Amino acid sequence: MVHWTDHERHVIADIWGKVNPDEIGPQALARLLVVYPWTQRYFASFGNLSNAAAILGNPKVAAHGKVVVGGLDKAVKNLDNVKGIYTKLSELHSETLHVDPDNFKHLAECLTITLATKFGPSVFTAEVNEVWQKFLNVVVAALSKQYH
Ligand code: HNI
Repeated sequence: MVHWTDHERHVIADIWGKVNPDEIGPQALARLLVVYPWTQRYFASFGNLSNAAAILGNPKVAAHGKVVVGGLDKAVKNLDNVKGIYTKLSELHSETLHVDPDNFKHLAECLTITLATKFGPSVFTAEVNEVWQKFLNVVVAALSKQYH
């Protein structure tokens, strides 16, 4: 089981308290779809994803970005049981959506870049980055857990 120090818990709660998923989510998901274009195949029903401007202006991408990043709130609030709270979500991505789990890492990276861009080096310091990376690694592992 992952061990969290009080300091790590504090850093995660603090940075998450500054995140507005409705703002960060659309940007992070749009970045994923631009930087890793093969991820577009999972969103065939979302309409025009033909270039970066179309992706950034696509309301379905924005709406889904809010859902995905909003979904991280559960993990932040249940740091000691991330695998447990994501069991069903992992099953959904594996068995129903057939999302290649490598893409979870790509989304985690896009989310980190979005946060670093938004907050800058005075807030999103290397130390915050380190703890945030640990958090995302735990999320990615939990979402990948039900794949076999
Ligand atoms: Ni993901 C649906 C959370 C990564 C493709 N996804 C969801 C839902 C949540 C969610 C919450 C809504 C579930 C429901 O309706 O019950 N997704 C997350 C999280 C991550 C993630 C927390 C990683 C941090 N999802 C990804 C990735 C892809 C992805 C990397 C594809 C590249 N997700 C989907 C698709 C759906 C989805 C596709 C269904 C969309 C729809 O509405 O049809």
